[in-house]
Amino acid sequence: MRIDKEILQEKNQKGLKSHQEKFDFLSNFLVKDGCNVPDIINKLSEFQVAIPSWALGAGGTRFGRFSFQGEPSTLEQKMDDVGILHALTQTAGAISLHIPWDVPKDYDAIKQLATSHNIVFDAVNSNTFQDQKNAKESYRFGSLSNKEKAIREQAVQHNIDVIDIGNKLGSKSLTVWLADGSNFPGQNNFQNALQNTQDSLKDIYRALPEDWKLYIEYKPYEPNFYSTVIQDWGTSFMLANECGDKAYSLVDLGHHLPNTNIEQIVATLMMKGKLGGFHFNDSKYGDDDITVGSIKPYALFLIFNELVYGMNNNPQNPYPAWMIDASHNIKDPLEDLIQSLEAIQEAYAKALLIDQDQLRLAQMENDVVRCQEILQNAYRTDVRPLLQEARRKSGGALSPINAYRSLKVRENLIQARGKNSVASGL
Ligand code: LRH
Ligand code: MN
Ligand code: MN
Repeated sequence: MRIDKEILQEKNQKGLKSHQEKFDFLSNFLVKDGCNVPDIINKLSEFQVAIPSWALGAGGTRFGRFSFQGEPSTLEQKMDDVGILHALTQTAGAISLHIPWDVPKDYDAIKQLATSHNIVFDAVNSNTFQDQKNAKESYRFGSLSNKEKAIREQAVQHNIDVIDIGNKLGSKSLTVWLADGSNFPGQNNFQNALQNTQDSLKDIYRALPEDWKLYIEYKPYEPNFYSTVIQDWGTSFMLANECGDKAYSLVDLGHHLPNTNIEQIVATLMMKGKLGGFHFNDSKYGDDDITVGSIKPYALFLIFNELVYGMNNNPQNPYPAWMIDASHNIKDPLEDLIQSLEAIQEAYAKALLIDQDQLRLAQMENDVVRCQEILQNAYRTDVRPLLQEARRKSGGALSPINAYRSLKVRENLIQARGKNSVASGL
């Protein structure tokens, strides 16, 4: 199923008058406050977030998986789903593949399909946290960190194969997330595991094309419950530094212990020019991977404040690669992703409203109350008309969820794919 711009334009007609009124009302206020509204709209339109190929089916927990009807079962169908998301939101202009879950068969056809949906291939992700079919060696006791050279070599080679796949698609980055660690004290020698990981990452880094980046993701626990080799941003940062200029840290919002000050981590990494990629999701407890903005929208806003500051003030940091890394068991995955995209854009728009000069001034004067007022004034603004305007101007839907439902997208997908299709992935 494809959604063309004309149909959306027609759908938008109904809400257009009310949107225009709300938008005019808000922009009048913002302009009086000194905001450059057209610039904010442009920035929102330009902000594109990659959809991971594994988020398009219903995720599962280790206790069960409740399949969602009409799930995409091939890479082509997953790309069609991203095409639907992008048509509606104009924010999902990229797909991020996990290998070997989604290895393309016909590269030319896949590239053509991507172009027809106006989407590009973002970072490719390697997978050494599961044993692959017919693999000689097992990752049961780790991959890049493993005590056995043959296992490390197999894991390094897999990453090199993933780079080759990405290269054929036009990807420019590789994301490495390792499940390596230990479940019980004494199981591993921490120093050896870290040294092996460092050496293996350097081997991968050597195979990286000149114009590629390597993103090193960290996570404190799960699936290992005593120690994880790349447990935190400091370890990731250190490994990236050891590898070289093309290696960066990747922040996944769910990969922090409760109450960690993620915005401060973002600021530190950007100051050092080492924030390469970003995985959006939300959580109450751990790496819950639930809808962005569903639990801690204010924290997300504070993170975006640092991202905006960094993008404006840290030319040493590359433009980060944005991706949603969320997947769960209950909602229609496409509706869920639409909600996540909306939450990301909302936090970004609010951060763009912050009067940075005033904030600096209040900070210099140690006017703590004023500092808080400035942040919260932006946070409390209902920016949804700005998001709608950005979407409308790019040919998307004023309300993607309403359009999705009224166009009966899921019903169409079920009709085309059947009720029992199952997506590969988590
Ligand atoms: C690990 C992770 C990592 C994986 C994805 C499936 O928790 O965040 O990014 O590639 O989930
Ligand atoms: Mn992640
Ligand atoms: Mn995760």
